[in-house]
Amino acid sequence: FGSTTLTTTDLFTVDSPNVVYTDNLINSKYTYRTTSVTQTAEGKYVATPKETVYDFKTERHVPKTGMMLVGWGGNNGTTVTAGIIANRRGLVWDTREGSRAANYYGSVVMSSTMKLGTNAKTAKDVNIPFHDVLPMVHPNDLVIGGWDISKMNLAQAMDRAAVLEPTLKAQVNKEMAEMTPLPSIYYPDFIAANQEDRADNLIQGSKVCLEHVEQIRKDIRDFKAKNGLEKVIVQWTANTERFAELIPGINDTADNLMKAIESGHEEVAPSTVFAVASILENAPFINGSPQNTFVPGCIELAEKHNSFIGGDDFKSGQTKMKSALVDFLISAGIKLTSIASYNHLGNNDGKNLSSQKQFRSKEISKSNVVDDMVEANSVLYKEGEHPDHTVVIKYMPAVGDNKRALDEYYAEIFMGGHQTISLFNVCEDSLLASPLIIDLVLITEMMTRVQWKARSNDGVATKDFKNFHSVLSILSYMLKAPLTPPGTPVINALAKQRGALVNIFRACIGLEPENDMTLEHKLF
Ligand code: NAI
Ligand code: DG6
Repeated sequence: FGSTTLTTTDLFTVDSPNVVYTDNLINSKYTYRTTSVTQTAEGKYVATPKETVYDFKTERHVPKTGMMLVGWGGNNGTTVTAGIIANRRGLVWDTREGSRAANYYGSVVMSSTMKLGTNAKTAKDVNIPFHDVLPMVHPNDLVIGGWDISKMNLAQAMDRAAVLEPTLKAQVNKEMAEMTPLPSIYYPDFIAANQEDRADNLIQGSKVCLEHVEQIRKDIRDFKAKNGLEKVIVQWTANTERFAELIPGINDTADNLMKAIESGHEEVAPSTVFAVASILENAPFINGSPQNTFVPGCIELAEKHNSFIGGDDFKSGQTKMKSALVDFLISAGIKLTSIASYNHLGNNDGKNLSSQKQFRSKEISKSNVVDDMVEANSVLYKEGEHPDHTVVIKYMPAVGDNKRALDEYYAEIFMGGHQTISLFNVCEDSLLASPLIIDLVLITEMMTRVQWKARSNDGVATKDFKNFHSVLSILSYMLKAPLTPPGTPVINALAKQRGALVNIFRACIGLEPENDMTLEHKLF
């Protein structure tokens, strides 16, 4: 590259021969440094530094983007919609603790910062909002729509959710009342029987069929056309479904899955139908619930169509703490021996999860979240050894959306001693989940505009620019059971997940990964 330097955002410019801005693109040449390890016949390791040179190309045009939520009339759907409207209009409302103003707290993109570098004069860190690192969509500009099996308009559904203050609801009521979810597909066997009385807004037919896929595809196209959108991101924030059985010949390949849809096979879940329709429309699809929407055939379909998918299950409270705390304990050399996680909640999610099969989906996604951290420490854990880990969820209508999560972490410390940490986390579940819904949309949209090409000296050079893999594991920070490209490792440790997100964004603007060596303050 030459050394032309233009501004990316108003906030900062990267001044480097490896970064070139054009009107449409940010081009960066980036050297990815890793360490390759081999083992000798004697069992000793040999670590060899390795470099791969990549070109990254990022489109600067921020597209007009739509967010379509499946389960729009639920607690998350209504809360995130009201929250965006409140932010867009800069609303302020009274509460018994004084006035409150709209914000995006809890969103990594909107409310966290990233260290850009060190001030040349003062040597202090310069931090910038995450949202300003690359040219990202602003949530206030999202056009929102979606589907629900319940026909309540969003104002009524927001009341049913009982999450937001009446003084805030009164201000968004009119706008919300004009929003009504599109009819959806309902295959009763997939969600709890106790949800049946909600199902009054249905596309005809209670069994999977190609017509259902086609109707959803049409809904996406119509929404895009009606609102003059350049992109649409679809997100499942509907009820947790039971797991679908994995059956060879039915959902193992893309072709078999399409045939299973045509023949009306009972193991195709509504969430998979939405995923398939989105993939075929090239609209990225994110699964915010724990079920195995992305059966192997669905992942293959996304790969075939170069479409983006991400999942599974929003990581909002208990699990987010767990993926930070367990990382801390094990990295500190403390041997965690058991985790007892108990929850009770009284919202409709809790009601649905009071049914065994749906609870089982959640139990699986909440339980596999420490495996990578345990496996990484062979000093503390022998091969195959694991801390005990139990997850309990109970439905207690009285507490509504104010979920209680109690955790006990029990660990072995120096010389046979013990450490017990008890956590009691109380907060409105949907107010934690809503900012994640926004982050997932904004980051996913951003990733549709980044391409790469290897120009390596290590023999893996590629000819053309390509997208990232269809499975967006970069979204892992927001998700309990991160979906990764087939055959690649799952990272649950929260700090590593954030590191991947931040450093991939930095690579797109030709900056080195964030490191905390601060040699400038140590070597003088
Ligand atoms: P909710 O029960 O209030 O909302 C779900 C909505 O989905 C309901 O309005 C329901 O009518 C609708 N629905 C069910 N099946 C549908 C279908 N086939 N098509 C369209 N709509 C359908 O639940 P909430 O609290 O909004 O949570 C949504 C999902 O997100 C749940 O699966 C939950 O487990 C998951 N989740 C929630 C978190 C949170 O902190 N709130 C965190 C992690 C995951
Ligand atoms: C009970 O745990 C209900 C669930 O839907 C959770 O509230 C949700 O999955 C969030 O879980 P976590 O572990 O991220 O707080």
